[in-house]
Amino acid sequence: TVCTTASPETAAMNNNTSSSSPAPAELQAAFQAALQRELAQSSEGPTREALMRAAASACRELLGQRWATTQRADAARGDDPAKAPVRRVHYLSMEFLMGRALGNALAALGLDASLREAFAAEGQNLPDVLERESDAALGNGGLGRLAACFLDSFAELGLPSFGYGLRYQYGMFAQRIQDGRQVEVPDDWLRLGQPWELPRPDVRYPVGFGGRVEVDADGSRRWVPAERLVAQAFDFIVPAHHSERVSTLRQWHATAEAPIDFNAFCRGAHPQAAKHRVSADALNWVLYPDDSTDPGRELRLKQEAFLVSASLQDLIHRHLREFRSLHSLGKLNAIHLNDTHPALAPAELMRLLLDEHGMGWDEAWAITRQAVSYTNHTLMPEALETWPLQMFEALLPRHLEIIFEINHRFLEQVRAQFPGDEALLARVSLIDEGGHHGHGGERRVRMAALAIVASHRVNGVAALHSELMVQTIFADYAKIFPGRFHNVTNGVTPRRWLQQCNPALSSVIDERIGKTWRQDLSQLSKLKPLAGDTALIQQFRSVKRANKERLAELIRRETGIAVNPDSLFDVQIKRIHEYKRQLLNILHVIARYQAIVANPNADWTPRTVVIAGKAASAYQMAKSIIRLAHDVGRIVNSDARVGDKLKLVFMPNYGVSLAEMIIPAADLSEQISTAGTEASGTGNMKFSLNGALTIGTWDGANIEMAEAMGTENMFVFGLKTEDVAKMKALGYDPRLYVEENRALKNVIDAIAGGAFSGGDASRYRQLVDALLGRDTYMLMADFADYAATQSKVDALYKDARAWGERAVLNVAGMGWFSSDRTIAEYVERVWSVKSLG
Ligand code: HBZ
Repeated sequence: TVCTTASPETAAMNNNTSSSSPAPAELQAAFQAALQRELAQSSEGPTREALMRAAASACRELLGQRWATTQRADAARGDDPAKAPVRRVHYLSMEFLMGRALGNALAALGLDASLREAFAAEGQNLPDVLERESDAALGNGGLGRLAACFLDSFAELGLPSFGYGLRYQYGMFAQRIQDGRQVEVPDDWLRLGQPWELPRPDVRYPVGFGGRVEVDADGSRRWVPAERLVAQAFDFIVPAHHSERVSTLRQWHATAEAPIDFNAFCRGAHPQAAKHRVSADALNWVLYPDDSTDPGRELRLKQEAFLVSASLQDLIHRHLREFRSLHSLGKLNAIHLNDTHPALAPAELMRLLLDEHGMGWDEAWAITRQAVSYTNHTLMPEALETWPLQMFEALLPRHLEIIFEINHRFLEQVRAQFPGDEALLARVSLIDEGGHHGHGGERRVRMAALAIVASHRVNGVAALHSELMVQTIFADYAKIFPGRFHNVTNGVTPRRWLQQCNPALSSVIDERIGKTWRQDLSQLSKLKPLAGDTALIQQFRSVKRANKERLAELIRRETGIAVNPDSLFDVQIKRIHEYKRQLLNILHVIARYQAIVANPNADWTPRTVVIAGKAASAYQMAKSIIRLAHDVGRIVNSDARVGDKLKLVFMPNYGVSLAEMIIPAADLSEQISTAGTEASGTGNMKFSLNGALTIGTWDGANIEMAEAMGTENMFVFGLKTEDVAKMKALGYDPRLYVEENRALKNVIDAIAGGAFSGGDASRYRQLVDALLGRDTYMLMADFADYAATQSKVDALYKDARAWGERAVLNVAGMGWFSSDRTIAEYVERVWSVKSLG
């Protein structure tokens, strides 16, 4: 089977491993028909766009057939009473960062070759056509991309599943750079139509908001919403690569139940007549960037409630169709919460079972607890989602009642378990009573508390993160619910993140160990004994060199900067966040710049530092870091004394497709978060899988990667989590580190004195004050070791053979970090019947 750690359940699901691709003739016909439709709609002739859309629609047709077959097989999964029942997984996420789909679909369906021919007949080549597809960027960063990798693995493992999300009209904003500063531009990704989606006009559910709760004569409670919307399904189908199974991403689109108020319309009051329509459309409008502040967040709560309600109604509808009774719902369905964004799910499931299906509390609660599980993605206490009680009640009055009842029962249990501990009760309550500073003393609903109390499993995303989770933010809950908390370390799909983004390296690997690593990434360990093979090292090198040339060309096109493909490509690409410490990277660039200028004739290892990433629009410090990168780049890149010994490039508009270009070209991967802050990281895995070496802190999944490939094969530096905690407890003073380190002092002085801002000493005052004042993420404490470790990187890079050997060992060590392994573990520990105890 696909995964070595597969449970009997995954094995049972995955009995269809031989892929019989559709006959090329069948696809050719579908493609030609679609192309004719495209040409009928446009006078431009067979443009790349038209070819792309025609190919997508041909694939969509084939995928639609596979979807129907997959659904039939899944519906029959309960038919054999001798077998352990397979649970269907419902993966609820506000974000799915899918990127482009056509390249993946062609590879999965085994159709690259025949489409290549069809395009050639129209005078176009495959990569140029693929490039015309816009990224589906319905996510912020790692959390959203993880969900996309999981859908790929759901298909590959044959897991009965639905991914549920929202069909945002505008995804993650596009990033433009003007005068070195980030400017946000709406991402109108549906502009040219969406060739992938399959509208499901028959899949519609009502979703209510506002109103009041009425009590009937028999005491039963009924929610009478003030506003009713309709959720309408659009499916996006994700193919397996080694079977004919598919997985589904079902995205909800909101429409008004009554789109026109005819009375108002006839009075000529058009805004009034369109009110419901406008209100519904707001839900489809735009993905929230991750640090949005309070005003306007009511819409976010509505989006979350909408996702949850539509998805659970769909689940219940399907379950009743297949099994005719709700009693088995918890046993046969898993509902997974990707962070707390869909954490209303337990409240909504309770409401549906109690109010709409007449079930009693105890059974409804047992079912809910069986079904629900929750993944946490951050330890930052300030990032835990809470909602003002007032806003919550106005929008979701019945849900609030249910949450109060859940809380009441939960606190009774805690009281019995820990008598007399009032402080504990206040800490773990689902309601923050606001008896402290912070949100102006208002009462708030704690979504993480709801997610934990209503789940049978809670997991973190890397070993360290899961450990810290139960020691810090969730320590009280871990005491109350021992056994509920687990770890499932993240992984990435090797199909997109090696096979597709790096075909040349894939071929080199195929030659040595065969092709099955695509299904079973643990095969990569067979490269380990070959790491010293001169020819293999040489092949790795020439593949890397070609990828770097391609990236150098892109850098020139996008930024006008000429970089030397023989220089060491040092890359940090991820959301811009203080804890990820892009600033530490820039400080090191400045130090190196100053050292080169002071000593231009030393034996420098030429370096190209590449940074890319978006800053949330309201995150001033992150935006300031982007500006500094541009300011420093301008000075360094134009200094004749430096030449190609050092370049700093900021690539605009980071996203999935750009990552697919950059990662295969990286020599060095920067994973330098303050220890204890990066929950896992997944970019770290993609780099290593593509033969980059990592410079990293002992944080997140870096730790498990180092252990898998051998710590000596990673450049590990900096404080460990315990050191960070100890130093903070003792009273950390960043100035001491600056005073004792001449190089660091020169760097800070240069920034503060305006050396990169045309003499303007005010531009980076806040940034410098933050470093010298609190330095929350301990850049000053880690700087010296970081710089010293970068010198070790330089030295090793000079020895091409030694570097190449380590690159091979990095790839060889990544077998465990496939999202197929991750999903097999979720099945085993979180979603299986067995995990219900
Ligand atoms: O989730 C990331 C973690 O930072 C990263 O360490 C981990 O590897 C990854 C997958 O587990 N978290 C996010 O990407 N978080 C968000 O994007 C986010 C989105 C909306 C929010 C808050 C956070 O409201």
